[in-house]
Amino acid sequence: EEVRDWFGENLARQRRPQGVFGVAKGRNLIVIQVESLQSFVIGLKVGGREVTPNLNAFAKEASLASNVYNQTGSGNSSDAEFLANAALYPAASGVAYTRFAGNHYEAFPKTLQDNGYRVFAMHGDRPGFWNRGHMYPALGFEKFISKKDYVNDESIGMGLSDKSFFRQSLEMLTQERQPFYSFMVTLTSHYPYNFPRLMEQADFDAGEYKGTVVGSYLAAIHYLDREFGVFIKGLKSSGLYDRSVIALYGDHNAIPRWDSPTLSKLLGTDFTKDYNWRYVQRVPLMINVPGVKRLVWNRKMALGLVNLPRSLALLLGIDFNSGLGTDIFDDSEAPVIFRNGSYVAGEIFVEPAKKSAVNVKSGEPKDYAAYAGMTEKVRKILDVSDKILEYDLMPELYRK
Ligand code: GP9
Repeated sequence: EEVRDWFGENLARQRRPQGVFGVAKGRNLIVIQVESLQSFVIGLKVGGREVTPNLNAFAKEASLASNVYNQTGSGNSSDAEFLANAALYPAASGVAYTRFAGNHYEAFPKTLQDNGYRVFAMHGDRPGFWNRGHMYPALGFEKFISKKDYVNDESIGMGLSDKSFFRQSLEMLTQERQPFYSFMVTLTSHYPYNFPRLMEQADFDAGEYKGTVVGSYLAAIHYLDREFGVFIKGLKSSGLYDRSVIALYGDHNAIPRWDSPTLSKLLGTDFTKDYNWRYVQRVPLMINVPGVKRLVWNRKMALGLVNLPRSLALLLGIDFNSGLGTDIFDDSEAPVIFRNGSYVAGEIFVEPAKKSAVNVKSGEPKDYAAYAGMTEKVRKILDVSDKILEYDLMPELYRK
């Protein structure tokens, strides 16, 4: 009853923002989750060379949100997928993809399928990793094109190289019935980033950072960027680009804190300060609706991947009322919530466990007591998410 009440109130608040709803009606949706992509590489130059020239160019055509925070828990990449497809939070303990694969979901892929879309996930790792082989059908994906379905003509690190992944995936997309939702998860830019074949192919001189985790990361992201660029070119020449919405985001952080001195040197930021470290954990989110002028969304609100399904659905002219995310066009002050109960509201990072509130950009301390109401709302949202998972409540909430 408690969860049903919360959902009822939440539903009553949802709207269809003008100038957004249905601007991409009937288009395909291509969502690319990029392994370990963090915001700080976008626009960054090292030794006078852009690390991500293709992502930078894509960001100019797309709308780029730079205030998106990594919300993952112990499920890393799988948590990012869960947030972006089910709009639910990572599990309170353990990993949602393994603990709750037997649940019933009203997730975004299922909504799109109900609206006539072909929905499939593509990823160059084995289906058992993160239990995707069981979780994807539970989320409503009709098909999981995994390592065993691609021709394994080039392997790097954990599976198929991004180069081969993008090339073969493009061929498959051009054969698909439209409209489709293709959820693509890249793999090569995975920690520790220094796979020998990747380093050979990356063609990026990290200069004084060469040999460090940060240096290998820059090279790995440069490689990802190049292959992404080839993919976008292919989408354009096949005609799919103009008939699609293309969204891309980074799944989680990339650099362990023990290597933060190298990152401090690169970015000129003092990462011994916690607020700076928190702020640099942002991941980029880009949404491109080719031919439609750049989207205007709430720049003041801190965002998370939990907001993605509802936002993308609005563009396609579809209501996605499940899950716990607001949309990015919302004019509210909704905070971005982390698994441990801390959150960012606008620019203020609030940590209930430490009873602290601080401006995440400037480090200026704030009055923690002023956030008591919001802290309680955050606690409630995580509690609702946990109850949905623990008691498999979606069928109860959405029984027709
Ligand atoms: C594994 C890949 C990486 O298939 O998605 O997962 P991660 O280790 O980053 O959670």
